[in-house]
Amino acid sequence: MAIPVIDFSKLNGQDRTKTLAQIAIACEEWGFFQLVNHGIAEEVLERVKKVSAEFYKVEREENFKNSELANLLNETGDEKLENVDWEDVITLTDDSQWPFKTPGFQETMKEYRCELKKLAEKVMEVMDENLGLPKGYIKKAFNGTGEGENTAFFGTKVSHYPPCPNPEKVTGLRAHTDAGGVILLFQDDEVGGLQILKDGQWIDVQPLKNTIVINTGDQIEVLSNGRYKSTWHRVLSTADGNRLSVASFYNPSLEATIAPAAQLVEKGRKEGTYPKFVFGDYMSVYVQQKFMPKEPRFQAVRAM
Ligand SMILES: O=C(O)CCC(=O)C(=O)O
Ligand SMILES: [Fe+2]
Repeated sequence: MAIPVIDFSKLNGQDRTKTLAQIAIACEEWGFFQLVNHGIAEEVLERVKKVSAEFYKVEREENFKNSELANLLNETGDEKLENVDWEDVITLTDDSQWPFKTPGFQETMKEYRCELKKLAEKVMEVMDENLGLPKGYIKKAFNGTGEGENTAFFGTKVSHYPPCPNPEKVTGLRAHTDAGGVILLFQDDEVGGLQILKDGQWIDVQPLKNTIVINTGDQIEVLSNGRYKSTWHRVLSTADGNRLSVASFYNPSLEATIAPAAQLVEKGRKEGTYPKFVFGDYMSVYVQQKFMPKEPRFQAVRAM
């Protein structure tokens, strides 16, 4: 079993209807799919891999090897380390401090983020169409008033999962569903480790060179009133290979009000309808409960 692989360029031709249907099924049944022919130039993707690898070597590796976590793994016996992730992370946003020691890193990542944001908005438009919502609905919902701070958040998390001397003892990233909207992941060509939970089984998200993996977060689940469920996923650590993953998150503004789209709620039906809340309130709950089931999070914001 493998997650769906979809040719995004076919949306523009005679296969449009078929491609829309493939994406609809992927959203409804998987919550994860891989895009080929997504329009991001290979040349840019190659550069992202190059500068990210250099960035890790130049600015991160030494620290990771000497980190508390690395020491902890060496010092403890056979017991599993429960509340940690074998992952090196930095997050790039429009406002954050970016690494500056690696030549070309800032320029390349800026260009990449700009392309990815456009792709995210195209993917959201496909979801609008498949859900029977007006074009631009999801983008508008995530952008709040669109003024000042009240615009959608676009963040890019550059992660490395370094070789782990004892992969049975620690996961790369513990199982979770993503809090936000649409996530676009550029993962390592060769080193695997990402898995999703499907029908009670963990299955690999197979590395496929220069594809972009799309998945939907908790806010798409709410907005679609449960049609598109966020999917549990995790990253296993591996003994050899340093896995790169660059995950970009298109999330609502913290001030945006998120609710199921009226078109997707049966009239007068309360039972089974998702809550309405301010995204910032959801995030306050999420940071405490990221690695736990999502239902109590929905209940907590419903009660606010
Ligand atoms: O590194 C990956 O492949 C997945 C990362 C992820 O799930 C996350 O950052 O939420
Ligand atoms: Fe995730």
